[in-house]
Amino acid sequence: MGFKCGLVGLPNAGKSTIFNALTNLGVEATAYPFCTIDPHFGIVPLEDERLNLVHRIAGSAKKTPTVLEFVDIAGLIKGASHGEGLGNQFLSHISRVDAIVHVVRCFDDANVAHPSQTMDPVRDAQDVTLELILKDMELIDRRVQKIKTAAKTGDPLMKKNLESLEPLAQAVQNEQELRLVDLNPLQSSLVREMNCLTAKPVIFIANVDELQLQGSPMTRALESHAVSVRAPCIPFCGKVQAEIAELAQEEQIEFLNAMGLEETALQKIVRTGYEVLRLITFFTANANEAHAWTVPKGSDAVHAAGLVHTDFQEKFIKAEVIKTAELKMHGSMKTLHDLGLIAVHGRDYVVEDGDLLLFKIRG
Ligand SMILES: Nc1nc2c(ncn2[C@@H]2O[C@H](COP(=O)(O)OP(=O)(O)OP(=O)(O)O)[C@@H](O)[C@H]2O)c(=O)[nH]1
Ligand SMILES: [Mg+2]
Repeated sequence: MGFKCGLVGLPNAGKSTIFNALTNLGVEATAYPFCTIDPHFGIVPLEDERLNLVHRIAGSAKKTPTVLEFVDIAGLIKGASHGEGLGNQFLSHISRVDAIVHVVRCFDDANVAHPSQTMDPVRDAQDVTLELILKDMELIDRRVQKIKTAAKTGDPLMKKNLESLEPLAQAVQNEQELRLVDLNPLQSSLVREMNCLTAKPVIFIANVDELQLQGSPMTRALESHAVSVRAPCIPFCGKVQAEIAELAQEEQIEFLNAMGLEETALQKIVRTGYEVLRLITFFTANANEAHAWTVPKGSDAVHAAGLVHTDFQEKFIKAEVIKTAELKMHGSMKTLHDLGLIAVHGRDYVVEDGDLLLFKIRG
């Protein structure tokens, strides 16, 4: 499906531990800084009670949830944009993700070295963000130089591009992330082309100790920093969650109850990922399979159909649209039909989160 969230942060912040908790893949997570070098990839299915409902009512043989992909990336340190630590390697991995999950260490543990020796989550978050900003500065400068050379021919488009890049260069020089800058359409497309790192949506994870899940001064400081840079912040105990992920399902529930933890911590990260990426879920169902799909908000019915099968796009006639909330309320397709609650729409219909779409195609 390809919506990728990259785990980014200082060495020993707990990225691999959280990756294991999310994916249950058991990659190496030790107190040794730069433990991760090559990125790890893992898929997390999105639990969704609406899919269970569709599956049950359609009586489908199979159930396929929608997924997010997580990438565990090497730790980065101050100066990384100039080659410190693992240097530029991490940047190419970050440039390939759709959203950044910024893991910030809020746990105190003398056995786990901190690159700056002292605990200060806000400083850590700012240090990492600054490296991303410096990388963007380099990308924009490089593009400006290239355009300046091309502009010598007097091409008016080049002049326009140059003018559009000016405020972006200014923003990064002021150490501002590009996702916080209002971009016009030309600037948005330039930012996309350059694949600027700070234009990507960000979610903070405050990696806390099990005893501090209810809040600590460090977590609160990070939370207010996150508010000031308009990003969500989720407190998460990576170590405990990684241990839980290794247990059998029934043991997991017992363990969580005993710890007074919310069962939904992992799902909360995945769901927040959906929100920051502006993604929605729609469903399809037949006797074979009930399937959850992910599309960007604002997608139309024909685009959604193309996701299910490339042929569907071309042969699209119409889509019957059922709201899963109404399906839940009335409990059967027949009742919805009798009540006139099954709408018929054409290719331009804008898909809404929670729609069950039954495509009618030619041939
Ligand atoms: N006490 C405590 N230790 C933790 C927690 N989360 C992770 N750790 C420990 O911190 C160490 C580093 O964790 P990793 O997950 O490997 O950190 P990383 O961010 O992937 O580090 P690099 O790959 O080196 O960038 C490991 O020994 C973990 O067990 C936590 O919530 N509490
Ligand atoms: Mg790691």
